[in-house]
Amino acid sequence: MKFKLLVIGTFLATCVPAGLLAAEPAASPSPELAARLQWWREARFGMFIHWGPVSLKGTEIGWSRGAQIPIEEYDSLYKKFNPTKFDADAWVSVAKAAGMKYIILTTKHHDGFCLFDTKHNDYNVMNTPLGRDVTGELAAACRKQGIAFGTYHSVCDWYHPLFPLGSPGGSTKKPSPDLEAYDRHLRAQTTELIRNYGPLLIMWFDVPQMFDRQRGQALIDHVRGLQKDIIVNDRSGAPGDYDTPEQRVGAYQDHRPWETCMTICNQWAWKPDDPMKSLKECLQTLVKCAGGDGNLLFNVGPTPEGIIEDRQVQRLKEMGAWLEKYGQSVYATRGGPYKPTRQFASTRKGNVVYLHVFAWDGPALTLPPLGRKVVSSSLLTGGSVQVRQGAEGLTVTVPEANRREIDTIIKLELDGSAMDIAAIKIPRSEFPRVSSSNVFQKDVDNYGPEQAVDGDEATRWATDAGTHSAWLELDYGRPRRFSGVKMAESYDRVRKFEIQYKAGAEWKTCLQGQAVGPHYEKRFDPIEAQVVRLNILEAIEGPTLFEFSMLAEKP
Ligand code: FHN
Repeated sequence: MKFKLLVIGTFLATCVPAGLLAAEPAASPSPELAARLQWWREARFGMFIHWGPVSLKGTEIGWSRGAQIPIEEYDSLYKKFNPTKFDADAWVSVAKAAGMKYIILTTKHHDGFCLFDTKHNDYNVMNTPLGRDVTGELAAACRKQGIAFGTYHSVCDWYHPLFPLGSPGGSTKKPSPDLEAYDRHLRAQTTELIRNYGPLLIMWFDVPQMFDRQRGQALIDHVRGLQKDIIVNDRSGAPGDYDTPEQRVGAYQDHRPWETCMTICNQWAWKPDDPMKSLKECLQTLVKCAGGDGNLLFNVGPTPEGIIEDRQVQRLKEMGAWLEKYGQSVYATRGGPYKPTRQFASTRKGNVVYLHVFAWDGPALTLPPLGRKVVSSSLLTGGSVQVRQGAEGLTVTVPEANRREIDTIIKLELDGSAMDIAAIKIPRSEFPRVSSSNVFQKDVDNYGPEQAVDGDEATRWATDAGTHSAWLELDYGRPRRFSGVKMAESYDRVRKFEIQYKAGAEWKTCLQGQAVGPHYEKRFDPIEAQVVRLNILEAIEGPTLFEFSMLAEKP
């Protein structure tokens, strides 16, 4: 990991191997902020909480105001908001049991409702039947239980009369806005959050409508003037301290921190019977984030009664149990040296590299040369492993019986530090060969069909504007048995599609569907074929996918 030398004073130089320092332009973090960033990056895993009176309706916070719910009705929900089962200690205990090290709470979302005792607007939790300072109680519980606390505070405010845009979604104009006055109001509230509930780990701004980079940077300067080690994300209008890929695993990036924010279900706020992610998807998401040198901020939406649903608590406890056993391969590691793919990720610490194998393409995992000698290897997840090292690289063999459904972790001890090995991209195997009916502006390198099968959820196959049907074809080189498909659509544009497979000269359909979305996964009756395709029959605009993969028949 050849980090450019970051001149941030002696602090980091004494705590982090030289290879990790990266040269950045003048805006280097202060030693206090660098220390906080270091702690936060080592923490790797946090809890995001989206909550408010909208939970009474089970619709999306902010966005359903003036959409599924008339504005007047939405804005009156607070009069009935009485989550008497709210217990901050219980929420924090759930986060700890999950192995989470920090909590970020929506103190104000785009709907303007404040979950804290603010003197700057009456539309807040103190004026609900609950009448308790939720933010104050949660901050205190975090301090008591040793969990770091931060606040999500929306920049846009579709309720506040001074903010120029209104619901639905910022698509309307307020009658007499005053952006300067609103900016002062926003700063006054961030002052309250830091002074009354701080010190905060993170100020998590969001949706900076009307805020350009200059205004966003001034807001960052304001909060950092109140707390010099507060971490600020990239959603004030200015870049801040780190990037925030959303609902997808960020691409490998080690020169600047990043944190994927993702929902454990589909909606940010609570929704009845909202499909919840499997333990496999939850844990592989966390490991892939760590493998990419990023954090995971995993979201729960408490119920109108004030509790986190039991099924979500159980899922989080399952994650915590896994981290109890294998957390050494996630916490306080850095990503790499091998960049993640769909089947694999790696993390590193000192002279140790952890290989995380999610799926095996054959009898062994072959990897490019490390540039260091492997002096010993073991299977963290139990059993035996054989690692052969030659000029061509590593060959890692784990018996079927020792391969784990979620993550098989191989621990390699090297003959020197793993931290200064330059990041290594694993060449994609030759198959499947992919082709498509259309590529955005014929830009194959950036938007070609390869981008949909490279395991990198930051790249995507894209088609030209005005494309309303398209296909993506995969040739696996030999007949394979499949019983499912997984897709991550970049923008919600597909309205009708088929999954087809070549049988002789004709195409046969094994699955039909309508919308795709960011987390599509469906099983179908097993098929055997060498060539398959996604046949998009109807799209409202040029279809584009981050990832497409066929799922092997379940053993
Ligand atoms: O509109 C919000 C959304 O409701 C949610 O809060 C996410 C969390 O990152 N941020 C915005 C969408 O990008």
